[in-house]
Amino acid sequence: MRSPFQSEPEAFRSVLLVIFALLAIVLAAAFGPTWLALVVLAGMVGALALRIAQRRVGKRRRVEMGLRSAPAHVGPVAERRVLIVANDTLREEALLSEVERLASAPHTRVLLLTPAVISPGARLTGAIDRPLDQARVRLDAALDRVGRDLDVTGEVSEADPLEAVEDAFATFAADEVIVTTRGEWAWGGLEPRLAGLVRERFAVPVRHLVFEPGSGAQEPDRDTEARYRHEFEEAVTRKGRVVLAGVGILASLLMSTVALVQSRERRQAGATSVVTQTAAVVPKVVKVVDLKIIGGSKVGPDGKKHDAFTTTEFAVKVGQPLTLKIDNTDDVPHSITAPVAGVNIIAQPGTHTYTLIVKQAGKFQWYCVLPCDTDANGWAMQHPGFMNGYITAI
Ligand SMILES: [Cu+2]
Repeated sequence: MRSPFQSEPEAFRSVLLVIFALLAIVLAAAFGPTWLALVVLAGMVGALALRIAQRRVGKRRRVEMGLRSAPAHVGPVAERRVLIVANDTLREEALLSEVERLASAPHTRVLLLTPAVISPGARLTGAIDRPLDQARVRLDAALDRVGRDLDVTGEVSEADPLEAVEDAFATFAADEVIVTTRGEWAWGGLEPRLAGLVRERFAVPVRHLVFEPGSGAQEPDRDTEARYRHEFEEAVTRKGRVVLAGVGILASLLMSTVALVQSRERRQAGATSVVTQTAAVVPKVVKVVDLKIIGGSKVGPDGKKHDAFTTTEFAVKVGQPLTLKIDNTDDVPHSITAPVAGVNIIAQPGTHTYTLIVKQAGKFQWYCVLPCDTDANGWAMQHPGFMNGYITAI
């Protein structure tokens, strides 16, 4: 697996970005409407896509331009300039002897470049004084040891080691670069793969000297250099996996927080709707139905005319009143009675208004309980569409 992060600072930046992005989404989801969280999410995804596209273009451009650029030789033709990159190796006697040997050659100038190894966390918090001081102390001790009579100068850089080399080229056009590291990367030291990176980036002869504590310099071969790079990438991949796992855990924590907040909001909304329903018991007119009761008006299957309501089907919402404006044209009262639904409306002769409320959902049959349709022995009272019908409550 290839690591999504090319370097440690990059991994660190990515983690920070992911945390901020998740935080923004969570805040939007928790305190804003759902669409805001979606907009923030869409923005994040867009920014990520843009960043990936930019990196692709950048990489292609770097390849097209060619990475290798070398400083031009300045000064007398016979002068030789050697840039030595060192940090934790400055304590090694073998390195200092090598510096002395190089600087003792005629017309040779040596620059000891010491990139302070600053962790991403320290860069972020601005706590870079300590690594800088450490680098300075090491460099000063090394310069004292080498002796001030030789042409050896020193420089501490707070930039990333590869950038530090590039910066140094601006004032010190090196004919050769010597990168010194340990065989294995240790905290506070330069990465063994640095020599390979410098070689790749600049068209200058680059030597890699590996110093193990107390022993002489070793020059790694091509295979060893490849191994350094491979080991570094593996380490970054491992770190990347740990970082991704951390981000995953964080993301799930944040998501469950969002879910919790939302379910609480839903519960509160639910409680509110119950209150509304209770309040709805107070009659509230939502609909009016106009109808008539006309004696001997509707022809039945027997071909005879029966007493009837002009409307016999009523649809209501549970708990919500339906106003019935009934014009009873007959000279006796009739009723809309549905005992199961708790409905019993007695429609007196003349036009009056009545309220129909059903407290439970269902389809209920109603009928007129006051003897009528006497010509047909009350047939209309048993047949829907006449003095009989249905109330549907939803
Ligand atoms: Cu009747």
